[in-house]
Amino acid sequence: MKRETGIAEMVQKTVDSIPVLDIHTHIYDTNFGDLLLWGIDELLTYHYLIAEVFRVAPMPYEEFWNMPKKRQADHIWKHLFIERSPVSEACRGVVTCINELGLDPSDRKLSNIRDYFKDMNADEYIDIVFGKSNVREVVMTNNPFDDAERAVWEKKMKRDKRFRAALRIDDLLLNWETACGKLAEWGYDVEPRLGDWTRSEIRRFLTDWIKKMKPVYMAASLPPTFTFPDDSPCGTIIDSCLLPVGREHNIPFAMMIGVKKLLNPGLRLAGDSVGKASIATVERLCSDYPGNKFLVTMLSRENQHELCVTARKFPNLLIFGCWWFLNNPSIVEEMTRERLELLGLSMIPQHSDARILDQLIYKWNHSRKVIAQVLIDKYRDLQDDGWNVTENELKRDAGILFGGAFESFMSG
Ligand code: HDL
Ligand code: ZN
Repeated sequence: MKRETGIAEMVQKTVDSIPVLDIHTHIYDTNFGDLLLWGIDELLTYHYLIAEVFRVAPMPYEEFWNMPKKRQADHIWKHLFIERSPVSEACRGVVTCINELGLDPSDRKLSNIRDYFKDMNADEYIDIVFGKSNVREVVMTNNPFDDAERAVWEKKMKRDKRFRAALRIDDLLLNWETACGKLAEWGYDVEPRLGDWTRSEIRRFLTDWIKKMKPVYMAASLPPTFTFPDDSPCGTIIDSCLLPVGREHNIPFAMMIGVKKLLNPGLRLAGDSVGKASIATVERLCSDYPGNKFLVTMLSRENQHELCVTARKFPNLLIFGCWWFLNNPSIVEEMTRERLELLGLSMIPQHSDARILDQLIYKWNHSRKVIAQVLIDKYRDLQDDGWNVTENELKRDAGILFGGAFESFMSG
């Protein structure tokens, strides 16, 4: 069959043109003040780069943590960008941002890059970054157990419609002892023993925050050992509080499974690692709670294929993103291929997990390149059998992948 020429160009152009709904980030609108991180010094001290700089320039951990942010950034710039080429994905991302902002990476001068931000303000920079990364909306990570963040929610605020909320409840599920004390402090009549009344009060707590935040989902990051059913506080709260409230409000439970917290505590946020989890837990939840919707991403590469197959079995399961240690071109390509081959367009290929606003630029630039390449191959396969995808069909497909599948899942 004669292949339609120019499919590659048409796909890349279309994928680049679709504004994306980024379903998991750690960025905030300007109501949240300093919780929103942005600019070159934040970009350089992203915890991924901190883990990498300790490999080439070991020092006592506290000596690094006691350095001012700018000094930390200088240290990382020197060791990972000047004394070595920035070939890691996290380093490459910084170079992509510099370039996409119209700055000149070739002069290697951090001072010139800092000059760009000298008179910048957060509101203006949000518009710049959303424009350059072609992001239409992001979902934040909103934790009512974080004192600084809770204080913001307790004020009246005019929300920025581009920033949707997600109710993050790791503390409730994984640290019930402490969470119980906090809920009691906030006026919920709870006790450590999870009796019926305490469970109803936890449901009231969740409902209050759903009313306040209007979250698109409730989320938790869970260890590789996470199992369900389980008579731990985690399993009990999921079964008798989280899922009933999720059904009542048609709000999915987003499970992010496979994090080994603080494998190296000296690295703080950079110290978390990965472990293969049990897919049986995901199977059980999707099977036992057909009235609930589950968004799932798993951190171990070894869980990916079985997660795809599980998604084929349960329409109430939508898998998403190449999370954290998987967000590298080589693995994003592998995961996107197997997801398209097993699930077609009924999945969410990527989220940015951006912690620093600027990262939207590189995380989406890099991901769009890989996802486009995989789509080109798939459309070429179809072409070989006489199925020439039209530009409108391409736009429709890319729209599904970059937000549509999520929005249909939410509204269903
Ligand atoms: O728990 C999470 O949401 C993870 O994404 C962590 O925030 C992690 O530290 C991270 O930033 N990954 O990219
Ligand atoms: Zn995250």
